[in-house]
Amino acid sequence: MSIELSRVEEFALITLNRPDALNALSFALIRDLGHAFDEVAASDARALLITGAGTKAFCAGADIKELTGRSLTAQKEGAEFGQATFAGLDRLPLPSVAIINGYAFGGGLELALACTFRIATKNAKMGLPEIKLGLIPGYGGTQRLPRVIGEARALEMIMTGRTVDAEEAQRIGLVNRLADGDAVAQGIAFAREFSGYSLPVLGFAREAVRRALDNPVNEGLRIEADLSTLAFQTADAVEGMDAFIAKRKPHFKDN
Ligand code: CO8
Repeated sequence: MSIELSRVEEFALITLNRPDALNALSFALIRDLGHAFDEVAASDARALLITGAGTKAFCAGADIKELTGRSLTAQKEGAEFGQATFAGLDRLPLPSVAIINGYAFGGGLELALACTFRIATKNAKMGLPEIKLGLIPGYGGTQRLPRVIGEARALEMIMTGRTVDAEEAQRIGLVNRLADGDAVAQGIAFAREFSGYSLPVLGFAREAVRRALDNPVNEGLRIEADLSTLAFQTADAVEGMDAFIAKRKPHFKDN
């Protein structure tokens, strides 16, 4: 298998497992990822963590060796297949954290951008170098990167293909945190900052913020009113407010 799906305490962990190719995204690997996302969605995991096998790379991007000599139809189908798979990650009913433990280039950074959050080891290097291959990103990078770091910075990364180190990535908001030492342990610690809250309510928050970036503000406010009302309807909201008033810890049950 080109990936490994495991359980680490209350979390699902996907490890991209082609270290000899710097965990490059072959089409088979993307297919395996899609199946793993389905499995994770059906599990009781509180969050999904994704990292790369080995010490060098999270993921060096699409497998360039598979991209040459293909028909335009096959190329378009390939881009749409990768986009649909990464959209499935974005829409999982649980939050996800990319643990960028080395290079994250091209499709590798696009995979990380489809996660809810990103943390990076201090030696991590990120970029969308497709322009150097005579290409542009095709797995969501032109759409998700500007939403995360803004238009001007995204255009700079895409049009120069330049590499961003971990510290700059944190400064521009491309990654949420830097990890020092055991990156998976730090991914778990980060996930624990939110994973004890109600999963459906976390889902409403993610949906509201996602829609904010896709809609004019008036429409976004209407969506926020609807989603916050749905949150109010949950038993977890009743429990959270009761616990506050009774000065006790809430016990959320994801309903
Ligand atoms: N694809 C295939 N193999 C790769 C890739 C890749 N993206 N990256 C690295 N490898 C392989 C190398 O070929 C090498 O294999 P071998 O030992 O058999 O020669 C092995 O991994 C180790 O790589 P290097 O020797 O190059 O390692 P270095 O430490 O010297 O360099 C780098 C590391 C800087 C990460 C370098 O490997 C590199 O530049 N890789 C390519 C990065 C890149 O350009 N990524 C973008 C790819 S395009 C993309 O992602 C587009 C997505 C949308 C496509 C939609 C189409 C359907």
